[in-house]
Amino acid sequence: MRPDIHLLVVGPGALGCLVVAALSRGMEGTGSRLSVLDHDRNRADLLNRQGICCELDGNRRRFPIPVTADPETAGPADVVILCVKSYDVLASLASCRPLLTEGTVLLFLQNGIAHLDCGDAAGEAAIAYGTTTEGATLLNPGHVRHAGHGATFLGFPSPADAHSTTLLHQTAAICSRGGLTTTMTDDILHRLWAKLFVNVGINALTAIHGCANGDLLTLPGIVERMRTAVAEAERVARAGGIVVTGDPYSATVEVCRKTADNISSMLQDVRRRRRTEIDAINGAIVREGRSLGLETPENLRLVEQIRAIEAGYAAPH
Ligand code: KPL
Repeated sequence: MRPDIHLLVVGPGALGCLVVAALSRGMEGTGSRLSVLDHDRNRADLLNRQGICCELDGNRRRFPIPVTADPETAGPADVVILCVKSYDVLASLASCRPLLTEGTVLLFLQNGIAHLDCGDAAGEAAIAYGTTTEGATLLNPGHVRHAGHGATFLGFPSPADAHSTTLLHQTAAICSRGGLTTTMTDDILHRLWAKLFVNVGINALTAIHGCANGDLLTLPGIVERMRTAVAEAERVARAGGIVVTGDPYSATVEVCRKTADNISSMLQDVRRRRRTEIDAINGAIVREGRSLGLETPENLRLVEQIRAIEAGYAAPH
């Protein structure tokens, strides 16, 4: 194992800042390096000056990490960790292209499954995926609150060479040391779908009702919609050859309980009048379902309701 790897986080949003905080804690005292690439030049300048700040249990810590908007300055990197929103993946890969050379691992950390089709844009890099149930709330640019502990899984969708495997193991170890429990898995696609079921059941409904995750279990009529949306997603997954273990609906209810006070990423987006990841979550179920000849009316309704909310952003308050 090399003690001095260079990790590059792309996209300092809520999850990106949480990952930066964990990696910087985890690599303290080692020769490894961390930097951040942000396509937004003004924000990159701001974060480069003020550092990235993470709050946990009321304690705030600032991490003075180099942040740049210039991929040439950011690289080369051993592991590029893509934390941008799912709809920004392709644009981000295009700008990172010079960094995606042979010997680099490109780790995707997005909600949903839309990014699984973006592999062709990854250049020579070895592709890995990750999924996390850590709660992260962005309070201000570069300032995140760790809003609840979860679990993170990393893995390759197909067997990888020894060099890439070592790099991903090192990344997982640094992350765990820094406080985000991270496990390598041979079955990352299964994990991505397991997380997708949870997002299908929680994200759009919290955004529509403007409520915290736990409130979905008490508001009248919501649990039925959640159960139907997750059941449709499960049918689509099975029809597409995904092995589904356990009961995705019970797992979703469990996440609602465990993250009861959390504001879902989609509700955070709606509150900031930002584009949501609906296309990568319920929209992906509708698309996958159609390609397999399955209708998914509850997911379609959720997509339409979120699109209507997004369309309303343009209107005056
Ligand atoms: O992943 C999440 C999200 O908000 O996107 C959950 C698990 C629903 C936690 O809020």
